[in-house]
Amino acid sequence: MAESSKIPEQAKHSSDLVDQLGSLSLDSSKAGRSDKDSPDLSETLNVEVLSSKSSSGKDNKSSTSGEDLSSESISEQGDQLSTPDEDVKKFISLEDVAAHIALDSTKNVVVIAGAGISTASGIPDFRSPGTGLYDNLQKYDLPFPEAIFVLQYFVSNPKPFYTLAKELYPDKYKPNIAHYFVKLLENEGKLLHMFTQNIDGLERMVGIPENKLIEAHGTVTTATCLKCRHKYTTTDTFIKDAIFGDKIPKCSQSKCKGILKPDIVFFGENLPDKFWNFKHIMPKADMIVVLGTSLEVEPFASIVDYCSVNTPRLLINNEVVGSFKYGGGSDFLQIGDLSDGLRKLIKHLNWDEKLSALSKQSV
Ligand code: CNA
Repeated sequence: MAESSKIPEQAKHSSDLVDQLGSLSLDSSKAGRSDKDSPDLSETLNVEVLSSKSSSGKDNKSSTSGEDLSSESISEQGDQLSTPDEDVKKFISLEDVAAHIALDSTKNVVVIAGAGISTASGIPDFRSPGTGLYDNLQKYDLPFPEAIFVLQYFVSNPKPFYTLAKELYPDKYKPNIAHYFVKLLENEGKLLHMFTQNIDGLERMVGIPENKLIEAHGTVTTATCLKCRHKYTTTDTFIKDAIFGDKIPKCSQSKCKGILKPDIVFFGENLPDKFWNFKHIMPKADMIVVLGTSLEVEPFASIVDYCSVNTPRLLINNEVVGSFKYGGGSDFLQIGDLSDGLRKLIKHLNWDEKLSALSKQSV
């Protein structure tokens, strides 16, 4: 595992910084994926810190952290960093955002995405009320919804996960306008990196190159034997047959028969080393585009703040999330359906024809 998170020295707001210290510092002791909503994982969260918004930071000392993060140092850094430059970019419309993306000088766009980019492909997200996975897990008889993604639970009972895996099987879904938009950024030489929490592999399918794609929570496209660590592609016929035959896929190496676990990051597992490159990548961004995420899962959620106060950020989502709630001067929020928002943005960019060529190509 890569070195664990330290204070995000370029964070935008002092209150965000306090949030990040709470969540990232807890990550430095656990160094794993954690969910702010998860009841059984609540011990791993510094709830007091996460819910407290004092700009002084005096009452926000992290209690779960293994690091020495004093409230004084939080306050000092936060206050220094929360003052924006006078020339901070202010967007007044989506057209304005498009004009910024279109500039020749805009070459390092970082896209940060979540399950909301794949709902238009028919894959449910986690938290949308009614349609989200967490509202539809009753049939799996789980002790609590997140258990389906908890490693210890999977090892003792992989059946619920594989029932879900059958529904979410990789070759069932196709990319949509959100994936095409990121590919267009790449084609136009504007994509620095894409960080995605998604495990569905649609970013790969649309052709985001491996060196630009960071699948922070892994992927369902490959799997590893829990016993001998042999690697598999999930589309291997015997794995597919097992999943669709309601059986648990087992290792095919001689005498092994270990359970195969798709290479997704379960709660309690380490994130891929590549993820931690956000510390070098985010400060280089000349635009950050956040798409379809509740920003509820740490440490991923906090990377949106790991940039200069002057870096323009665009959020397209059904709801206002994370530090976008505090109204940063260089933020633009397009609240509503992602496909609608992106269609408008693509129109302002005059990329309609490129979009339709791309979508025809990938059919
Ligand atoms: P989430 O917590 O379910 O949040 C999704 C966000 O997207 C919410 O804010 C929704 O309001 C928003 N949203 C959903 N559909 C739309 C839409 N059409 N237009 C605009 N906004 C929309 O999901 P996150 O990604 O934030 O949470 C992280 C989890 C989800 C990761 O650990 C993933 O592994 C996990 N996940 C991934 C997939 C996938 O790979 N497709 C599916 C379900 C869950």
